[in-house]
Amino acid sequence: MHIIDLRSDTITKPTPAMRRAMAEAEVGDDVLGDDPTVMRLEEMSAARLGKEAGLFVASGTMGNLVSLLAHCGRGDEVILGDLAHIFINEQGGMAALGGIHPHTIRNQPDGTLDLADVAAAIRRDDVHYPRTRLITVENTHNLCNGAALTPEYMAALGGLARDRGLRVHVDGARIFNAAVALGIDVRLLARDADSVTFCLSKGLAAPVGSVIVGSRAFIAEARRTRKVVGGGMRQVGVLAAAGIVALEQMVDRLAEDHANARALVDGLAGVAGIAVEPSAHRTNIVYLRVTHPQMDARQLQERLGARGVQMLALNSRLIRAVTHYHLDRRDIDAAVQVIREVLAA
Ligand code: TLP
Repeated sequence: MHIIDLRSDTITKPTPAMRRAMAEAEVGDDVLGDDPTVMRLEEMSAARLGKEAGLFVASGTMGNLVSLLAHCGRGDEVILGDLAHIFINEQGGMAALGGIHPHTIRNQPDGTLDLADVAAAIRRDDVHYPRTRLITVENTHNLCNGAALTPEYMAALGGLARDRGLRVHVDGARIFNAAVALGIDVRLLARDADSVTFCLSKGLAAPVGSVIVGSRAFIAEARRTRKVVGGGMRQVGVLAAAGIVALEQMVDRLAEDHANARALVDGLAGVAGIAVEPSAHRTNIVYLRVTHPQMDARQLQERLGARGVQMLALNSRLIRAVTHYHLDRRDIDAAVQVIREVLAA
């Protein structure tokens, strides 16, 4: 059976060019600071996002954790969205490992935090309160239907943060999807942030890794923090080599994933039993609300899986499809057909 795997863009496998680059990568000891391939990836990443320095880490989760630990001390507070991956899907690492206090405010449907809500959440200096240090936002916003946050929003958020002496971290796991969808230089999305984590191993198809970018001083602190969480990875140029190919060859083609997500949405319009969740600036993530009278999202996941279409049920009502490098338009059309048949059965 031909499997159409829409579970996540994290399932993408390294391209032939990545495998060649990995086999041939020049390596050193990255903890001692002399792996030339890692150094090149970090420099490229910083330049690409318009920051001074970069740090290669094992995953998006590690990038966010290390960034938050580097920005905040114990008892400090982070303002973030109630639908943020950092809040929901990272085991509360900031609190568990850093003693950092999460202060959630409601995510708007377009993935933003309302600036009035942010302003109201910032603590004044009072012996009762934790100290607000950081605001984090997610771009694209996974649980807000893959919505891209705009540079205008980032500028407004950055202005507020600077006025109040706070820092901004962006969970930019899919920030290149945002830049491609908006048709802008990714620098514009990073400009108002003090740190950004982006992933090489999602839509960009590298097998492992994320990069944190920020100022030289911040990255020096993050490098210490990465070591204490066991993230010093030695001859890791073999992985960084795939990341370099990802940045050089895999960014512009994200537009195909977005067009395929659009085709999926169009193909499912009007199908009884599901409703496509709208997205402010759609990228490669589509959530479907299951309204079928006899089937919930988990049962739909199972029945689609039996027909070779893999999607991820989030709960009993929502199921997710993510487009990526290994899926073309024929796969999307075939998936639409299977979804229609399963819901009609
Ligand atoms: N997201 C995964 C799952 O954890 C849900 C996925 O399949 O989408 N930030 C965002 C916005 C993410 O979506 C993810 C992964 C991460 C961070 C964490 O990245 P990894 O998995 O590399 O730790």
